[in-house]
Amino acid sequence: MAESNIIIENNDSIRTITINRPKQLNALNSQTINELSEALKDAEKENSVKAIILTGSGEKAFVAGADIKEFASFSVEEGKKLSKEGHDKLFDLAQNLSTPIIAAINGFALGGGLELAMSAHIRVASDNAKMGLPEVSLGVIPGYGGTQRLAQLVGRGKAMEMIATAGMISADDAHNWGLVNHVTTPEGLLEQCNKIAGKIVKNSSSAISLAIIAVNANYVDGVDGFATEIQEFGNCFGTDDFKEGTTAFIERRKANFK
Ligand code: DAK
Repeated sequence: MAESNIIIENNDSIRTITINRPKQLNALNSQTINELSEALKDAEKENSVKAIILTGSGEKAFVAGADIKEFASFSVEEGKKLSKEGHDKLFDLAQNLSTPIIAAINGFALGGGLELAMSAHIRVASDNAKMGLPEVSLGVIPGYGGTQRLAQLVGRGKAMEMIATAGMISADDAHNWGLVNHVTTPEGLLEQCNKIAGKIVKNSSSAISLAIIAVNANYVDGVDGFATEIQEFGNCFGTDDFKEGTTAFIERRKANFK
């Protein structure tokens, strides 16, 4: 069996998943996509995991894109099929995962790598990170959700500029444009992500998972986000976490969510 391309580590209820192909700048080949997909599904199933940090190994790259050597020979039909499979298997899966994912962008996040970071719920970048969608320089367009998620995050004009120029932007520009939430030193990156995850895990996981459904509803064609919010808000009242959260407030103690 081929060696695994990801490393999984647990720290209390925070799981860190590291993409581990540093010699290829963590480029996403199909094996890595499959492993990430399984790892996310496993994490979601485990009640003890309340937040996920996703990062790349080495000092240079989060993920330098889809593995160019692998997709160089695809046909039109294969391109369509694999794009759809990739959306289902990893990128939509990540965006809709009920466990929140923080992308720790520790260097180049290009093409499929930036698309993966954009599928996460929260992004933090180190100040040496460079981000871009260089697909058109290879004769393709972003095929793992980049045309949609980049425009949602930074607006249509900036997204068009990044896609059409195939250029890279700095972590500071990404921060100013709203593409990443925070910028840190490379040494401080995982600490900052763990700090955010540490705040998340103290809250109700069931409420967070319903909030993810409600926020994401705004980006699904034909779905009324406000109606989804009303529905999911109502569902909160049937959860143990709601009972615990409100009881703890009344009893003037910290909530202890199971
Ligand atoms: N794929 C495969 N190998 C890669 C790679 C990639 N994306 N990026 C880097 N590498 C490999 C290099 O080939 C090199 O390997 P060796 O030659 O040493 O064996 C090693 O990583 C180190 O890279 P460099 O020597 O180039 O390192 P530098 O510091 O000089 O440059 C760089 C760093 C990030 C600027 C450069 O490596 C670079 O430009 N990389 C390619 C960036 C890129 O264009 N990425 C692809 C974007 S397009 C699809 C759906 C989506 C997509 C594709 C298909 N389907 C549904 C079918 C998405 C496409 C993309 O992501």
